[in-house]
Amino acid sequence: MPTAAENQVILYHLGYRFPRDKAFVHSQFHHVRVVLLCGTISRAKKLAQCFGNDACQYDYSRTDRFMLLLPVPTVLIASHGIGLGSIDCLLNDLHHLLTTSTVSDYCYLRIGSSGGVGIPPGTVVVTRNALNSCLKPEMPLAVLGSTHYLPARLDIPLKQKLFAFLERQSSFQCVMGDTLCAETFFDAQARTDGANPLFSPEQAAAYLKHCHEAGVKNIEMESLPLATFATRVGVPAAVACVTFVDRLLDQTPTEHVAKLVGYESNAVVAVIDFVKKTFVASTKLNGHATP
Ligand code: R2B
Repeated sequence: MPTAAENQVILYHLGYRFPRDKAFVHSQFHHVRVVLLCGTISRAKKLAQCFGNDACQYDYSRTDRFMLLLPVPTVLIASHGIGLGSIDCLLNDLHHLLTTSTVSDYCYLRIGSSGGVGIPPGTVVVTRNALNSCLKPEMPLAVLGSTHYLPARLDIPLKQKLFAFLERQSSFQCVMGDTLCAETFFDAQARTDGANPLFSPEQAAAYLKHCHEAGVKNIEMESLPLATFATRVGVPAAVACVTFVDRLLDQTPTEHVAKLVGYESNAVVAVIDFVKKTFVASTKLNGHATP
């Protein structure tokens, strides 16, 4: 006979627990059709504000780990932090949250920042395949003492639809290509400006050239765990990232901050236009309450 404690599901990093919050969670998240994922809290707020100046009041965050905003009932926005450990934690908790809300027909859309490979800063890349450092669409994960290679698939219709929409935007160039998902910001992204780099600048340049020739358009840190998780739970996912630097030329962004902010804003506005057209326009919006 399970104890009361064993019957509980605790979403430690989101601050929700079941059965205590079940009715509330169901009433608030039941209409979600898209989960918009982004790295930072400020980007989560920018995305929400595209739905109206007061959209940030629909704040369902209960911890300072991740921000959760629900500017309209069909769109949940969540910040995921940096890298595998962080986004994996969020995705597992979100899965419980949405399963409890009996949401079945939804998708994930990550809007991120990245380093471009052979494309000018400001370009938006829609990910064709998320790749590991060996340029394979699978995520190595050490579990119980052995390494598993988890398949990572992004949803073909969703990424094509997103690309077709973003490609028509006039405020930036958009390309579809492969995304190298790196395990760390410095070494795994072939940067030699970290502490005691493991390789020479020439080796780094050769690796980036190899990536470029293989069709990699950008480098970031979350597309692979997202694609892997989405594949595991059978939820469609797509990724669009703005680029701030061309890694064939520089290690860090060199353009003026205002210009980089402009690149980000263009991408945010366009992705939200896509979301409004695809997931909001056809949905009747009622039952939305301030948390
Ligand atoms: C892009 O930018 C972050 C690192 O600065 C990381 O989350 C990523 O994927």
